Amino acid sequence: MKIGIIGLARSGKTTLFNALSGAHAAVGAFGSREANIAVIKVPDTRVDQLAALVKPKKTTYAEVQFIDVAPNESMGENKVLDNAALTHLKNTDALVHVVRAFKDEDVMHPSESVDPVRDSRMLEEELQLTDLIVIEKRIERLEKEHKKGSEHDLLVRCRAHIETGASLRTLELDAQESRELGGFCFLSQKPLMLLGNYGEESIGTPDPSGLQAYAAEQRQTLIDLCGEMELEVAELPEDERKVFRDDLGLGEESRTRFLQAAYDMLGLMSFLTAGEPEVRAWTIRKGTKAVDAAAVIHSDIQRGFIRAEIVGFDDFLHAGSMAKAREHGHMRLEGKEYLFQDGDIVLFRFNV
Ligand SMILES: Nc1nc2c(ncn2[C@@H]2O[C@H](COP(=O)(O)OP(=O)(O)O)[C@@H](O)[C@H]2O)c(=O)[nH]1
Ligand SMILES: [Mg+2]
Repeated sequence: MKIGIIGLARSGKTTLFNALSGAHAAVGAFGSREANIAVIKVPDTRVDQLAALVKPKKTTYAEVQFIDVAPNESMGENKVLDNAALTHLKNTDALVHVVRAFKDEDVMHPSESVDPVRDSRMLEEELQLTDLIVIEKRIERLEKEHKKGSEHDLLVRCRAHIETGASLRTLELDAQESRELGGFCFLSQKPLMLLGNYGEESIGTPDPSGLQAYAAEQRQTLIDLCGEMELEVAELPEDERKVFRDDLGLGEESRTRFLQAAYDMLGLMSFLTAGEPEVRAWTIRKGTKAVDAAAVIHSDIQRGFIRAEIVGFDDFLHAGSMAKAREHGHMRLEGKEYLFQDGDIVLFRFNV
């Protein structure tokens, strides 16, 4: 999974990127113009528990890649997306908009005043306009070539939708239409999470900026955190972090909260494999059939799929191994159409 971090200059993107990934990219006015990229492991206590039990040669967590895109301020004070950014963002699965909600005289805001709702709307519009340009070019091209087929009709619908001020993610599409639009990688179609970056003075107080109400009205996921404090805590030795979080009232680990929200928003879940060579978590969309989930591991497993042998997580912990779980009668044999439950432990049988 790839997540793009976007937002105005000095909203705290790189601060957050560092806090989430443990990286040390430069923050502030002299931050890099290059995008920062980091891969983080998704903390998963189930993987830890399985590894402790199975003692595999290798333990592999699910991974999320973060891309922190630097806005190009020469494009105008309130613009976020230039061509370099667009190239990076095209192939992301989701976007996180870091919205500045902290007040700090020493950190200049591109619009001079802090107004999270205004900034949220503005960025949403920029995403829409970016898509609109692509759509119009394509429509023009199709019309010139007298190709007024299904693609043309669909793009005309998209254009009309954006012209009402809406993002493509709220346009209802059937499976065929989704496939057809997929290749365009439209930005306003990507799931978007708002991340309110509040100052430490806001911890535990109600939000006067209206960002929560805005997010609710737009049906967008919002997480609020305090970027600077998160970064400070992330830099502490691991065993001191919890005490600090509790003292400061920061709540649960930001990375966990963040990933949980992202998984929920994207409708993702994990299944696990637990053999002696490797204990591993795999990420799929909820509602993925067993035969398609198999492809996440290897296309051969999908091609030669015979069945999935499934043990529930607690049953596995109890039994200690796949073989023992089978002896206890806790292994289920499932076919291609089976839908995984979060935390299922699976052994695929296949034949190629
Ligand atoms: N007071 C305060 N400053 C912050 C907070 N988060 C980030 N900053 C500061 O704002 C400046 C810009 O942050 P940075 O992460 O580089 O923003 P970016 O341009 O969006 O990547 C830096 O000087 C940060 O230290 C915060 O929660 N409170
Ligand atoms: Mg930055």
